[in-house]
Amino acid sequence: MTTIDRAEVLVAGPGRNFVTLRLTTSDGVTGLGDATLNGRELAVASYLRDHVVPLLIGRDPARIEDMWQYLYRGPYWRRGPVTMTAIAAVDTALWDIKGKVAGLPVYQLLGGRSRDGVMVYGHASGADTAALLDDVARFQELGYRAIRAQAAVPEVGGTYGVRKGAIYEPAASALPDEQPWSTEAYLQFAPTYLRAVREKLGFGFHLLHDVHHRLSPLEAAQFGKSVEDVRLFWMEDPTPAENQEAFRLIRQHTTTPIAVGEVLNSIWDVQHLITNQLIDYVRTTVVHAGGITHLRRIFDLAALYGVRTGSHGATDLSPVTLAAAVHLDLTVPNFGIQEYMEHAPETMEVFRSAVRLTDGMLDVGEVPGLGVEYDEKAAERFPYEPRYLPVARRLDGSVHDW
Ligand code: GCO
Ligand code: MG
Repeated sequence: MTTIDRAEVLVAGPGRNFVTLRLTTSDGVTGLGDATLNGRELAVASYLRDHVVPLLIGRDPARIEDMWQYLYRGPYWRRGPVTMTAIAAVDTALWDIKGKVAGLPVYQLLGGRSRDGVMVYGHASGADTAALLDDVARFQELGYRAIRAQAAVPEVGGTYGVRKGAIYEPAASALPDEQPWSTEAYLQFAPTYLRAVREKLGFGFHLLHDVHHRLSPLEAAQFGKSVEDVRLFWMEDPTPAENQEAFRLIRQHTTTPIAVGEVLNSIWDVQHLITNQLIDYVRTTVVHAGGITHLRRIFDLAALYGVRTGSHGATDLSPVTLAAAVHLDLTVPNFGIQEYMEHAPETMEVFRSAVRLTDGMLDVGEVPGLGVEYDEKAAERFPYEPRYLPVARRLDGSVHDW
């Protein structure tokens, strides 16, 4: 029988920190899984190295579902971002291996194509409304069919989602940067720039906006209602989702579509949101929600309730996750959209990926497996350095949701 012979946890910082699991079978076939949890990278690396790798050696790499159950039920302690990211890494690497052994791209193993390509949304941002409009126009020229718009709130001198250089990277400091926040200023300003985008650039593309968990349910309802004329594709993470029932209040007041899920890790975290049709798009992702096996289960549940997919795809998810997401996006009937941010050139030197963007659509081509190779030699040039996401504080000094 073919067995898993080697499991390596590779930690490197090409452009930003990534944790990657590489499995090698007794036949010499390798598989890659992303295990990156932004700002908590080494916790997952230790979970894998100390508690998962010893359990993998000698097991059958073909038994993907059994491995998922073994790693989920086996430790007794369930769910949470660290556990689910570690399970995701193993699961993704096993799908990669299965594809390579079969000589087929992973999307073929998942049932084959449901569509010709995967529509993505790009991230436009600006220090003010004029700069944002220029950036949205730039994304239109690049061929994007869907564009997310974020501008810095003037009174607080910045906010989530505004790019400073060529690449957006919020985890930029060795200890968390503490940034000011004013809900009042945001609620005043954000609708004005979203309206300006439509007034200047029209309705010929999908427009998205990320609230990034910053509003109360009632404030989110007010915001959603105030931008209905802008016809957003979605407003993302309008309020923190621990209390899933809170979304009912938003829903009752506005027809602006709601997307949630990038910080959620399991089907149970989204069960109430989906089965009560409190959201329109589920944004759970391969790396943080238990891999391809579990994400497909979430997407299937979502399909029963008319909820579409919109997987998280920020640059803190490695090119391995992006490739895995595109394979899944190509197959599921209820696909909605895929987030896409270009990775830094250093990242792409280490992760050589078959994923390509053409006319605002991603594809993976016909390479067996996931279509990503890890260049360990290149990775040596980019050691891990601690990096944290910022923390938000209200103008009175109290902690807010970043
Ligand atoms: C998004 C996200 C990200 C997160 C980041 C945190 O919609 O792309 O909100 O930008 O902030 O992934 O690590
Ligand atoms: Mg987001």
